[in-house]
Amino acid sequence: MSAHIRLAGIASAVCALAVAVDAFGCGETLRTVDGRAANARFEIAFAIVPAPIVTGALFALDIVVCPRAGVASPTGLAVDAVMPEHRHGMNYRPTVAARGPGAYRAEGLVFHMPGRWDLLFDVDTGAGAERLAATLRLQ
Ligand SMILES: [Cu+2]
Repeated sequence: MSAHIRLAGIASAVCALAVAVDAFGCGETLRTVDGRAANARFEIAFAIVPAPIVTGALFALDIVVCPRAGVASPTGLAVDAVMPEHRHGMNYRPTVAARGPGAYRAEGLVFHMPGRWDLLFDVDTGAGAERLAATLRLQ
């Protein structure tokens, strides 16, 4: 009987931890969170470096990819950006480097004109890529 009570205690402790992680959310390891993207299987948080984005200036993104419960960790990430209203992308091809489990840094991004930009995150699941998007508006 006492063993059963101990087990119940452990289970509720695990539960409390899960709630705490959920409350802080994806990206708590970032200095700041400037934007998020999410779908049914992944959540992404990112910081813009340096923020804010300046038209025509190089910037980078620090990115955290968080798989939802029961989803395997991503095996890689690709980043791109497009202006859907103008039907064009960037004039630069960013590079992405892994910075730890689920953490990435994308460098070499340039938004060359103001307007709506969609950041595209292609999460490599090992069985194909899943695209998540985040919309930014550059003044
Ligand atoms: Cu444009």
